[in-house]
Amino acid sequence: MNRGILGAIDGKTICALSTPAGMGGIAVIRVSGPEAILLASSVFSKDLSSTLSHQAVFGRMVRKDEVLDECLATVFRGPGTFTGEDTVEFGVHGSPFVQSEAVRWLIDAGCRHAGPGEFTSRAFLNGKLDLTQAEAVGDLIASDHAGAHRLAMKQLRGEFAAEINALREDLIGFAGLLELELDFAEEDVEFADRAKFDALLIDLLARISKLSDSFRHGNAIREGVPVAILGAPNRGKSTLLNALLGDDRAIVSATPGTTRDTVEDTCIMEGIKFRFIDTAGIRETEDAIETEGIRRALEKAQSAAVVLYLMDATCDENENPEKQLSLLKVDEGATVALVWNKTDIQAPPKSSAPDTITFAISAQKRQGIDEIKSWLLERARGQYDNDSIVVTNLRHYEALIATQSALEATRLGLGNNIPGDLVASDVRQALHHLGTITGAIDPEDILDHIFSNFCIGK
Ligand SMILES: Nc1nc2c(ncn2[C@@H]2O[C@H](COP(=O)(O)OP(=O)(O)OP(=O)(O)O)[C@@H](O)[C@H]2O)c(=O)[nH]1
Ligand SMILES: [Mg+2]
Repeated sequence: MNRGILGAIDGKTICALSTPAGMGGIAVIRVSGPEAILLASSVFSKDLSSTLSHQAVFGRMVRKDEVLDECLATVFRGPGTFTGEDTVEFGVHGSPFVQSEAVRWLIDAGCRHAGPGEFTSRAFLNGKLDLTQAEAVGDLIASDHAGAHRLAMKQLRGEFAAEINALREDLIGFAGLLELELDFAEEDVEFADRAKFDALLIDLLARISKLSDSFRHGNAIREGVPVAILGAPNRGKSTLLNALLGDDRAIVSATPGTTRDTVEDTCIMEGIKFRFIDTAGIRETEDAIETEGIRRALEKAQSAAVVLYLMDATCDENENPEKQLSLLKVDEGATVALVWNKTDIQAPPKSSAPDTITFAISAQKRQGIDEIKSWLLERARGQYDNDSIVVTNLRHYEALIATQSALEATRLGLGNNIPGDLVASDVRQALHHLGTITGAIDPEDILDHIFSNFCIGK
């Protein structure tokens, strides 16, 4: 059932199990809407109609001569509530039977069961949150490590929305002047100073590209910083993956070409999530499956933030780090580190690739692994732990890119002296795309998509 945004505007009082609980805990059942207090009172032993806001009343859930549970009912009076509506929250015992019966009783009393994300979509429709903040609620619920949690909290506080609104306001001023010119088209007047307008566009484009550039970091924080392990066969890549994860994740064997496909897993270190990716050993081969594995390995290297390139210290005369690294394609901003493995048997050569960060480890004996981890952490902190606004959401990123191209079209149009109405239309496009981020413009399909990704009760 997806009632989405349309359900949220039907004005009904809704209820749902908001926080489920196990046997020992307390579950929260949330009721929100114009009749929340009335309908909640109808299944409670005490009348809540004169209970003050944010006050909890101890009583029993009852109807006729049935008693379901002893519980707390907390009253929140709108508009000072999460949804902006009158809200009652019942704290009932965590028995699966009590939890589902309590919801059923409320529905029998006249509530409608809430759709996914409906409490949050009501908060948005009642102006309690903008869209980016509503999405941050979803991110907060989904956050599984400190980095993702910090970003969600930042977005929930509205810093990103404030920056988007500032961009919109700067643009709206000029859009208004351009529209005015259109009204006076016959008289051929220019209200919008072209030089000033161009300077503003340059400034806006710089601010927007800073935001869109941050998406890469934002995504890495949320999904895990991608660290790809590459190298020729048998260098110990899978052994290193297992050592980094502290788990027996990939198959290790003395046969070269053991890993055919990429193998990846995440782990959280000191609040930062990393995604380690083991790959097929790179070599010339006729084997079609292995060739595909190698293609995937190189592809992973291209999208990784860090590449750990493995060399075997025991066959150093056959290794040519500089040549191998020069063949590797990595993204701008990514870092490649050279890792000499099997140093338990033989020390690595003195100077291999002087300009490259180099580690000497024994993946098998778990030696040198902590040094790699500390370096990864330090690097990630340096890149991600600053106070600037970070875009974490693909929808926001796409809207920023669309805004960027509309603004570039505007600049081009101005430079080529194209008619004012065409310039105005590009500006309107840019405003539209910016507006979809915070919900200042709210095509229903975007809203439905966002809130349907929530679970019921939120
Ligand atoms: N002595 C020693 N042997 C190691 C070390 N790391 C890995 N090995 C051995 O090297 C062989 C290859 O290890 P893997 O981890 O499977 O190597 P790989 O790079 O994943 O190999 P492919 O998947 O075939 O590309 C195994 O026999 C490992 O036990 C190490 O630090 N020291
Ligand atoms: Mg392997």
